[in-house]
Amino acid sequence: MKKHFTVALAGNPNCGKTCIFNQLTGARQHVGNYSGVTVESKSGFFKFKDMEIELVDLPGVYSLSSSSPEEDVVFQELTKKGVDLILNVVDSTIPQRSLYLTTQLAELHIPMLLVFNMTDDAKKKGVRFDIPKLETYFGSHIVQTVGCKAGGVAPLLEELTRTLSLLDDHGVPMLFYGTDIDEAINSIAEKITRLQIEKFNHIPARFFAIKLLEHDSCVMRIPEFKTLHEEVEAQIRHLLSSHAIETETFMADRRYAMLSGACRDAISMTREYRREISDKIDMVMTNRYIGLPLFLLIIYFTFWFTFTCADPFTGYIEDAFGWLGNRIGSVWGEGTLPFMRSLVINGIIGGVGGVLVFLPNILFLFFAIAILEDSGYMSRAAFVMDGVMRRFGLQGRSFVPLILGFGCSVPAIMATRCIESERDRKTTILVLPLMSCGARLPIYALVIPAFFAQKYQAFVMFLIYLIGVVIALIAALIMKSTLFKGDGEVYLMELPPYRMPVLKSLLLHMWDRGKMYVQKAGTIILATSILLFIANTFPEKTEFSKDYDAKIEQLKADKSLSDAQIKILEDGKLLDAESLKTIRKEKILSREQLESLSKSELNDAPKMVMTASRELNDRASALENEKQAELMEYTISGRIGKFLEPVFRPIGFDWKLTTASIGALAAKEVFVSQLGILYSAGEADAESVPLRKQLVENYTPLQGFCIMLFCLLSIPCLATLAIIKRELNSWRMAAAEAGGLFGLAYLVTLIVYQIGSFLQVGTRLIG
Ligand SMILES: Nc1nc2c(ncn2[C@@H]2O[C@H](COP(=O)(O)OP(=O)(O)OP(=O)(O)O)[C@@H](O)[C@H]2O)c(=O)[nH]1
Ligand SMILES: [Mg+2]
Repeated sequence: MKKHFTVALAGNPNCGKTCIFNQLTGARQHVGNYSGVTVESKSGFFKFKDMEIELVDLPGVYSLSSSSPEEDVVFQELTKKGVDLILNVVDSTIPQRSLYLTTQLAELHIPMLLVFNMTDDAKKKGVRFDIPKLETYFGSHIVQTVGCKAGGVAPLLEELTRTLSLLDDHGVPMLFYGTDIDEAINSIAEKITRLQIEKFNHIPARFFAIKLLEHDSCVMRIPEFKTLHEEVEAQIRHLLSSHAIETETFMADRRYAMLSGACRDAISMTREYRREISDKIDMVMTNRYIGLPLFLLIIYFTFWFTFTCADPFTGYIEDAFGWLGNRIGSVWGEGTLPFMRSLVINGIIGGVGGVLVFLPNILFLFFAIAILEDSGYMSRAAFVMDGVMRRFGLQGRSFVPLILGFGCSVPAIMATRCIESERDRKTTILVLPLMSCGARLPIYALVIPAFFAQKYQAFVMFLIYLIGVVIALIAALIMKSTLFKGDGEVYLMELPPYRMPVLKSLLLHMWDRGKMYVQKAGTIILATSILLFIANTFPEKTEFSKDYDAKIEQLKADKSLSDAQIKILEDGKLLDAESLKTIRKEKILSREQLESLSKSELNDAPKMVMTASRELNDRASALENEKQAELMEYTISGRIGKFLEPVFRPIGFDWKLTTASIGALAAKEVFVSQLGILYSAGEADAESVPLRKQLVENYTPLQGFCIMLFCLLSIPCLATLAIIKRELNSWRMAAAEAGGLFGLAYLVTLIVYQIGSFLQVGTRLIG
C-alpha cells in the first residue's frame, strides 16, 4: 500500500492555508491578515498513522489561470505529476466567492478534500451549511476547521488520512457548460489526447481544452499545444457567433450559476455580524478625510514604539556588553596573547556586541509590523494610500510591500509578486530599498540619541523614514514616466475583516525575526567584524613621528605629582613651608602664582592645582589619541579610508565613517560594528566609553544626520541586491540599482551637508 503522499493546499488569498500548513507540519511560515502573504510554494512533512505526507503550501489565488507570478506558481505546482490530493481551503465566511476556484480545481480531476476554514467566524456571522448537500454538489468530502487555533484542524487530520487511504475510489464530477461548448471542449480534448503528452497524462485532456478555450496564457504558452491554436481560435469564433458573448465569459458565468445555485440551496445566512464591526471601524479608518492623517499617526506611533519603548532595554544590553568587555579585560592579562585579547574585546565585543545592543529595537519593530499585518490594517493602509500612490504612478497594491520594506527588503521584494502589472512591479522593486529596513535601525538608534534630545528623537526617526518614502515616490514617478511607461491598471482591493491579533502569533513572529537578527550578528557580522578588526589593526606601525610613549610617561609622572599636591593641600597643610617648596619646585603652580596668592585665594589653591592636574591629563590623552590616529592611519582600513576620504569629505565623512560605509555593503549593521571597533581600539585597558559618547566628541549633529541619510539611501545590502537580480532576472538591473542608489545617496547627502555647513545648522550640539 502506498505510504508516501503529496498533498497541496490551494485556495483564495487570506483564507488560512498557511495557518493550516503550520498546524499540520509544525512549521512557522509567515501568516498575515491580508491577501498575498505567501508568494512561493513551501513544502513540509508530517507523519500520521504510518502515512508520510508531504504538504505543499501554495500562494492564494482566485482562479486557476496565470496572470500573475503567484498564479503561475499554483498552476505549475498543481499540474505537476505526483499531487495525490488537493486540500482546497475555503473561507467559509464568504463561501460562494471562495468556491469559484473549487469549480476550476475540480477540472484537474485530482482527488480533492474541501476544508471549510474560519468556521468560528462563519458561526458568529450566522452562516449555516448543509454539509451533505454541499458534498454532493462538489463531489468531495468537506471538513470544517479553525485554522488559527490549536486543535482546530484535528478533524481535518482524521479525514485527510481516511481520504488518502481510499484514494482510488475517489471521483470528482465535472461541471458541464452546455451542449455546444462541451462539444468544442470534447473536440479539442480529443486532439489533446491524441498528442499523447507524457508529462500531462495524469491530468484530463478536458482540463487543458477548457483552459485553451479560455485563452489562458499559461496553457497557450505550452509548446506541445501550439498545433491546436488554429482549431481553438476557430471554435472560439464559432461559439462567439452563436452566443454573442466571449467563450471565456460564458464559461465563467456557468460556473457562477452553478455555484450560486448550490450555495442558495445548501448555505443559509442568519445575520451579518463580523462584517458590520469591520465596516464600522472602516468608516473611520478609510474615511476620505481622516484616513490619511490616521495612517500617518499610526506609522508615527509605530516608530515611537520601536524607538522610545525599546530604548531602556537597549541601555541594559549596552551595559551588559560594557561589563563583559571590562571583565574579560581584567581577567585576561595584557601580556597573554595580546592580539587575541584585543580581537575579542575590541573586535568581537565592540563589533558584534555593538550590533546586538539594538536587538530590542528590532524586536519592537517587528512586533509593531506584525500587529499591522495581523489586524487587517495593512490592506486599509494600502486602500487609503491608493490615491497618493497613483499620483506617483504606482498603485495601492505596491503599498503593502513598501510597508513590509520597513522590516526587511528581501521578503518585501518577494511580496511584490502580488502586483499584476509588470511595470508597476518592477518600479516597486527598484524603489523598495529606499524604504528604510530594520538593518538600518541600529544606525539610527546609535546616532539619534547621541545628537538629539529625547523629545526630538522619535521625530528625527520619523523624518528619516519619511525622507526615504518621499524619495522612493519621486523615483517611482520618474521611472513610471520614463522607463516603465504605462497606464495604471484598475484592480480590486480586498479588505479582509479586522481580527484581533493573537499574542502568540505576534510573539512568534517577533521571536523568529529576533532569531534571524542574532544569527546574522553571529555569522555575517561576526565574520566581517573579524575581517575589519584585522584590517583596522594591520600593518602595525612601530616607528612614530614623535616619541609618544616617553612624552605620555612624563605627563603621567607630572600628573601624579600634582595629585600628591592636591592631597597635601587638601589635608590643610597647604601653608606649611615644605609643601610650598614642593609646589614651587615642581612648577605645577608657578612661583609668582603662589606668591601672589592672597589669604583667601590660598583657599582656592586646591582647585587651581586640580585644574592643572586635569590639564595634564587632557594633554596625555590628546597625545594618546594622536598616537592612536597615527597607528590607525597606517593600517589597511586607514589607508583605504584615507585614500577615499577626499571623495567622502564633501559629505561630512572622515576616513572612519568612510570605511564603515564600505563595510556596510555586506550588511547595513556593519556600519555600527565598524565604528564600534574603531572607537574601542586602544581602549582595552581603560574603562570602555560608550560609542555614542565618542561620536558626540568626534562629530557634529549635522554629520550625524548625514550618516543616517547616506546609510538610508545608499547601496542596499548584498542580500537585497541578490533578490533584486532574481526577481527581475537581470544582473544589469541589479548593478544599475546599486550604482544609481550610490549616486543618489551621495548627491543628497552632499547637498544637505554643504547647505547645512554653510548655514551653520547642526554644527553644534542640539538640546
Ligand atoms: N478567525 C479565524 N481566523 C483565521 C482562521 N484561520 C486563519 N485565520 C486568520 O486568517 C488570516 C490569514 O491566514 P493565512 O494562513 O496567512 O492565510 P493564507 O491563506 O495562507 O493567505 P495567503 O498566503 O495570502 O494566500 C490570519 O490573520 C489568520 O490568523 C480561522 O479558522 N479563524
Ligand atoms: Mg499563506
